[in-house]
Amino acid sequence: MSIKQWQNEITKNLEDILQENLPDHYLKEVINYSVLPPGKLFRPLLVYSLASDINGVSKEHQTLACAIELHHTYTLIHDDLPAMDNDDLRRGRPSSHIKFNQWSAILAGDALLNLSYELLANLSPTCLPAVLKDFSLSCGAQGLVLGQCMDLANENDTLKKLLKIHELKTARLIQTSLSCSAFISQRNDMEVKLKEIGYALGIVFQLLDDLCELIEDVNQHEKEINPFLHFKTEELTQLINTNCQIIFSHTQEYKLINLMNYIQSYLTKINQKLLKNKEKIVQKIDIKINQLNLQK
Ligand code: GRG
Repeated sequence: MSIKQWQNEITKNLEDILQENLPDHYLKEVINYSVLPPGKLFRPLLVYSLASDINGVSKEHQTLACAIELHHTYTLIHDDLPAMDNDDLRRGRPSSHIKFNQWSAILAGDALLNLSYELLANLSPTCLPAVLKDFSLSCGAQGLVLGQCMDLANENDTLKKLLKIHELKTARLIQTSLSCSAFISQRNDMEVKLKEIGYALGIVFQLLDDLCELIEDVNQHEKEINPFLHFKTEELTQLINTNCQIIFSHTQEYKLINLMNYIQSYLTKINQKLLKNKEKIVQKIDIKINQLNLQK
């Protein structure tokens, strides 16, 4: 199956899950609006591409992919709220609290958080304990939630602290997408290497997102936290390149061809976007886009 076919399958599964598991109530409308149509499906596609490198995408991988996407959507809805990042737009449309109102958005996020675990409960007992432990650790007070808290408390005055926030806020969910996919495939032995790939990918994903943000008009909070506006660009370019090399070498070592191809297709798209908007970026920061090594 191609990435496009995987995307279609994940989208159809998300539609079915929302249709079957939500009450016929106004809340369903808020949740549907927030989840569909989905974004890039970056994390679910990591689940799929890794599974297809091991022994194929099973029904359980499909469940995991949807649980992760629903959890990701809850973090985006809450992040957009005025008390957090205060963003009126998400995926080019009004954010959930703008389209509806704040309490609706908060409750839709709460419902999605819980629904993600309800889905995971359907996994087989052979992998369920490992998945639940890994997923909850990655997303809770020692993971994503802590990262968000450190971010909102502006604990980002050094590059080291900022990288910690990126690790918790962005890399954790990416790491858990890979490790839980491997747990379902009964490949718990791959955990350490996959966590390393996930960490590197999370840092690259976030730094490239920060860099792409400079193409658009950013809000005050985004300006305060964008590392390219506060730290040396050579250092950040180096970080992107080093972490890309880790991704390339680890995926090669483990012959994770589909995973590498998917990551490469994402990096190529970002590279094209950066080159196309080079002028806008160099107006804001001193960077040589062609020194980014995003190709294997
Ligand atoms: C509310 C507990 C809580 C946490 C929120 C994930 C997060 C923490 C906030 C989202 C904002 C942000 C800058 C996250 C970093 C990762 C990132 C770039 C998310 C956007 O994810 P994409 O690009 O979005 O995968 P799509 O729309 O494609 O799903």
